[in-house]
Amino acid sequence: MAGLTERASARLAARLARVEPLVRGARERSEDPVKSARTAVVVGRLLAAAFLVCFATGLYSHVLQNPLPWLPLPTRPAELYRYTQGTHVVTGIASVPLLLAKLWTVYPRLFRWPPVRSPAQLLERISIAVLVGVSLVEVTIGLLNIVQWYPFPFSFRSTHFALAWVAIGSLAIHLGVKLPVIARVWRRPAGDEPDATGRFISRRAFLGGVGVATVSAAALTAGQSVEVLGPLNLLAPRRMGVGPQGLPVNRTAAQAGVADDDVADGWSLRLITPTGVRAFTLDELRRMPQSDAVLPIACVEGWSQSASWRGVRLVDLLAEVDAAPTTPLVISSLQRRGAFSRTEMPPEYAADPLTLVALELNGGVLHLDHGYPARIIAPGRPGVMQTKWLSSIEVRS
Ligand SMILES: Nc1nc2c(c(=O)[nH]1)N[C@H]1C(S)=C(S)[C@@H](COP(=O)(O)O)O[C@H]1N2
Ligand SMILES: [Mo]
Repeated sequence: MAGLTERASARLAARLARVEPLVRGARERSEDPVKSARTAVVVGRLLAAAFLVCFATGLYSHVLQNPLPWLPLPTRPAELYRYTQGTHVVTGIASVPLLLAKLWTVYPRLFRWPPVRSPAQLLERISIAVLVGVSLVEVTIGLLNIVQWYPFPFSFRSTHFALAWVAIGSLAIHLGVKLPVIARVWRRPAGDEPDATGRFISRRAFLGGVGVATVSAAALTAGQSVEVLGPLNLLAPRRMGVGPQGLPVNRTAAQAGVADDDVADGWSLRLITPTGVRAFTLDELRRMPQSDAVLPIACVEGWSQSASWRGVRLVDLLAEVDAAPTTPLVISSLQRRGAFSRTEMPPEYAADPLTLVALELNGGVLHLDHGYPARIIAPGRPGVMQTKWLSSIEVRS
């Protein structure tokens, strides 16, 4: 019996001896200045800034898509959403290298022994685990969305929205807990430390590398909405100026299940009001006064491009059926299935004279993939709400 325990403990000791160098190595690396509190704070500031901007622009995109009845939405500047959503995607992408760098600077602390010293520290470690886990999932599903790959079985938008709150909540806890460390680092100037050279590279080289990685990741995707960066666009799937009539297409008519028959000569746009239904044929729409508007398609997935649209002002069309833009409109597409087949339009968009039932794009008849015979184009709205292949517009009482 005694021999058995002895043998077992000898085996355990041999195992531990093998693990020990790893733990010691990790502990030594925590003395590496690249893994110091200062580096963690410097990278952390940039990461927190990216997260906060990403969160704010994400919230804005969310309210545009789920309007609150008491909150008026801005229709001008017409390009506003282009910039907020472009910023959302760029800050989200920039946070990937920052997040990895931040993990690199702090991971030796995972091996600290004992792992938990107090209940407060247990809570802190749980909040960090949640922050790290949720942030990684959040940026990953965001990236998959940008490259138009939807392998997950859950709704992207509601999951992305819910996780954003969890991430920001655990970030607030983390910042609160770390405030003393952050304050200490901020008060002491950077040069005030004995050795700024790490085991492998200096802190300056590390931060420089993180900076280059972050700026490159952002620059390599921003080209999907910023013209001068267009040639650098390697990561994002849509190319500026590439597509029918010089504009990218998010979902083609074939993908949306809109057939040629649906848009043949018999097509008409039905205006449904509490007092009746009036159908406008394409010829009738073309005979009405036409207006021009230069407005962007600004996709929630980050790509955007301005284009020249021509068609009937929505306010003029509503006036034809004696309706005023005072209540939300329900806009339906010929597309039968899917979340995009029907959208609601708050009155502020319907009232804006730039909002068109567009019949033409960049000087030609609307291409089928851009929504022929007619589509909605409104200022300041997410692309997903710019309904293509119109079938009816309903005015609710
Ligand atoms: N009916 C319908 N309208 C739609 C869509 C759709 O799938 N179905 N996609 C939307 C999305 S996500 C965007 S970004 C714009 C893209 O417009 P475009 O293809 O003309 O560039 O159309 C919007 N309108
Ligand atoms: Mo979109």
